[in-house]
Amino acid sequence: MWTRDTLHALLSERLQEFRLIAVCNREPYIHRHTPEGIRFAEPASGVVRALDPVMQATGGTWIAHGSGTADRETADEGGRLRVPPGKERYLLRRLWLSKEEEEGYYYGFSNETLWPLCHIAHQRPAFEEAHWNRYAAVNARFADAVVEEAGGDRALVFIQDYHFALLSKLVKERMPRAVVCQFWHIPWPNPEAFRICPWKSELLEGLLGNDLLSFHIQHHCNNFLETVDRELECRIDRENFEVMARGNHTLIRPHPISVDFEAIDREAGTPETSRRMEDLRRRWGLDGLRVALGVDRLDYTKGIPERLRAVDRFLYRHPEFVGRFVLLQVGVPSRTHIRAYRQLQDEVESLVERVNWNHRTATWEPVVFVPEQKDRSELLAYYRLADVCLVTSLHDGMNLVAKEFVASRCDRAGVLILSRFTGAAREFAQAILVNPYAVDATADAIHAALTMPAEEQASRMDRLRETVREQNVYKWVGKLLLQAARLEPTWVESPTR
Ligand code: GDG
Repeated sequence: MWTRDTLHALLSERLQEFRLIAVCNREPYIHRHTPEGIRFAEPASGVVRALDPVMQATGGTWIAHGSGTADRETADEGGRLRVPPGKERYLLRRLWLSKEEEEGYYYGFSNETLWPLCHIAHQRPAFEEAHWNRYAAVNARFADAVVEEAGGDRALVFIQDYHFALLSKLVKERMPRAVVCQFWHIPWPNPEAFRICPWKSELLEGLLGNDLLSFHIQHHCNNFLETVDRELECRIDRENFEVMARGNHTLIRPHPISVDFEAIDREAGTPETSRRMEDLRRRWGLDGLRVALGVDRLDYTKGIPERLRAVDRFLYRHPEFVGRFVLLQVGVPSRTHIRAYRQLQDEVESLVERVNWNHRTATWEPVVFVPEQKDRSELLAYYRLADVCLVTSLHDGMNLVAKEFVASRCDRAGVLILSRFTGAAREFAQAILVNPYAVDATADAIHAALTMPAEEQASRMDRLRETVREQNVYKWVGKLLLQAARLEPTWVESPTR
C-alpha cells in the first residue's frame, strides 16, 4: 500500500541524485489582498490538489505562474517562498506573466485551443496565430526558470499538463542530462480530431522531448501513438509503447491519477465534519429531503446542463419525489474571461430557474445552485450528506470529484452516478455508469440510485473505496516518478531542431 511515508522513503532513496522540479501553470497557494489583510487560498484545481500532497512528501521546487494580487509581497525578489504557509515543506518559484502573456498563453492557446481540441465536447477550438506565439514564448520563459532552478544539478523535471506542450523539448536542448517527464491531465483525442490543429507537428515534436509522457488511461496513450504515427516521421514500438523520433525515445504510459484517500477518509469522519453537515442541512433546509450533489468547476466539459435536464426529467417521471428531493450544485466559476464559459454560466443559471419553475411548490424548489468556491473541509461535508453524487462529464481525463466522494464515505453509504466518458469510469465498475447525453437514462439512474437498498449501497461503496485506497495519489506519482528515474535520458541534436 502506498502512503505519504512510503512515497517519501522511496523517493528520497531512489531520487537522491536528482533535484525534483515540478512545473505547473497553477500555483498551490495564492496570496491575495482581502479586507482582513493578506490571505492565502488553495485553488479548486484537480491538478493542484493532486500534486501538492506529493510535493509535501518529496520536497523540491514547484514553478508556477504567480497569479495572486499579493503574490509579489509574499515572495522574495526571485519570486521564491517556502510552502505550505506555516509548514514550509517545499519551494514555490513564482513566475510573473504580463497581461498579454496570460491572455495568449493561458486563456488563448491553452484554454480556447488545446482544451476544446482534446475534449470531445462539441466546442469548436480557436486557432489564433497570436495566441500560439505567446504560448511558445511563455513555454520558453518556463524553460529559463527550470534551468535556473536546476542550478547545474542533475534534475528530474515533472511537467504538468497541456499548458506546456513545448517545454520538454526546450528543457532538453539546454539540459540534455535531465530526465523529463510530463503528465497530460486531459484526454488525448483521436488523430482525426487532432489533425485540424495548424501547429500539430510542433506540438507533437515538443511533447516528444519527454523521456516519459503519461496519460490517465491506456486509451489516451493509444490515441497519442496513433496521432504521432499519422503526423510525424518516427518509429513506434507498439509492444513497449515507445516512440523513437530523431534518435530520441519517449515512453508513453498510463498512470491513473487519484486522491489522498487516508487524509480524506480521516477528515470526513471527524465530529467537525458532522457539525458542518448539520450547518449545511439547516442552511439549505435539507430535512426530509433526499440529496443529489454536483461539484464542478463551471466548465462545458462537465455536463452540468445535461445533469439539470436529467433532474427535470426525473421529477416529471417520478412525481412522488416532488418536495422530497433536491439537487445541490456547487459550481465554482472558472475561466470567466472566455466567452464560452460566460455563456455556460448563463445557460446553467437559466436552466436552474427553468427546472425550479417547472416543479416548485409553495415551500420547496428542486435545485439549489451554489456558484462559489468552498473550502476543502466544507466540501467534505457536502460529500458526506449526499445520497447521490452526480458526475456527468461529456469528456473528462479522470475526474477527481468522483474519487473524493468515494474516499469521504466512511459511512459506506451513498451512490455514485458516473459518466462513462470519464477516466474514472475505467476503475469504477460499481458506480452507476451513464451516458450523460442520454437524458432519460440518466433520469432513470437517479431513480435507481435513490431507491437502492442500503446493503447494496454499502457493498458497492466498499469496492469503490478499496479501489481508491489502493490506487491512491501516492501510488500515481510514485510509480510515475520511479518509472521516469529508471530511464536513461536520450537527447540527440538534429539539424532540423
Ligand atoms: C483536470 C482534468 C483530472 C471543485 N469545486 C471546489 C473544489 N473543487 C475541486 C474538486 C477537485 C477539483 O476541484 C476538480 O477536479 P476534477 O478532476 O474534477 O476536474 P479538473 O479541474 O477539470 O481537472 C480532470 C484532473 O485534472 C486531475 O488530473 O481528473 O479530468 O480535467 O479536487 O474537489 N475545491 C474546493 N472548493 C470548491 O468549491 N476547495
